[in-house]
Amino acid sequence: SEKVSSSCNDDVKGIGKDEEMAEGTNHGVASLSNIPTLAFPSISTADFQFNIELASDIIVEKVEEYVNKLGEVKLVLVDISHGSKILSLVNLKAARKRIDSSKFTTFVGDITKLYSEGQLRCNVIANAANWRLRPGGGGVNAAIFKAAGPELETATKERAKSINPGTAVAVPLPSTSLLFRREGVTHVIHVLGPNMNLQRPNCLKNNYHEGCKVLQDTYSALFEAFASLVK
Ligand code: AR6
Repeated sequence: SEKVSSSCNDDVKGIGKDEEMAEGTNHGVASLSNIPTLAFPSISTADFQFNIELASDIIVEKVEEYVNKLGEVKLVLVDISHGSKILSLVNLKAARKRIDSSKFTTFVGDITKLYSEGQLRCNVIANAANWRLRPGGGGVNAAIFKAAGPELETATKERAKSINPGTAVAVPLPSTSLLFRREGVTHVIHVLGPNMNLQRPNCLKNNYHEGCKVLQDTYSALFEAFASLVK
């Protein structure tokens, strides 16, 4: 299986410093953002039907584990759905654990339009991929491949042909990709989470003992991959 760490030496620090993007109306979070920032969706909790209560525990636990280890970076959990249950749960649990809100936040919006619509600059975004690392299939995977254009498909194929549950594959985006040009995204980290949906491959059939382990591994792999990009 491909561990991402070795697959990408590109340095994301400093990327996104192009002032043309920094100017304009944005304030607050956005204007602080030469800090490497990873935006990630809640893995497995929609199409893969993973329990939201359990997933929120794992997200908060993993963010807590990595947020200081990662150094000067920001992590943003993103969900497109308004009134997102997962975001509410994570916010509540992160506050209880007093996780530093200058390093970890949640955001409602489209992960492919964080800068253009949300004034939020994220140089790296995570994708809840399918095992073949192919476009389509709905959800955040379809949205990211569509927004990035054919460049992402080609660049992904150069890195890996498939992905195992609980692992990550980091892909540098060519600067010709719309996601790079419009949103300032330099890398997409594909991850494959545990699947609880009988209609999808490798269903864990409600085995949450295994499922939780795989989801924990997935977030570890994601944050490790991000760490190796910002190093
Ligand atoms: N921006 C931000 N968040 C989004 C977006 C978006 N554009 N679209 C969806 N979400 P899902 P999974 C949120 O189903 O459960 C795919 O078909 C969504 O509300 O994308 O890991 C793949 O090909 C939810 O909170 O991923 C796989 O086969 C989160 O993203 C399978 O689904 C994840 O939802 C993976 O299923």
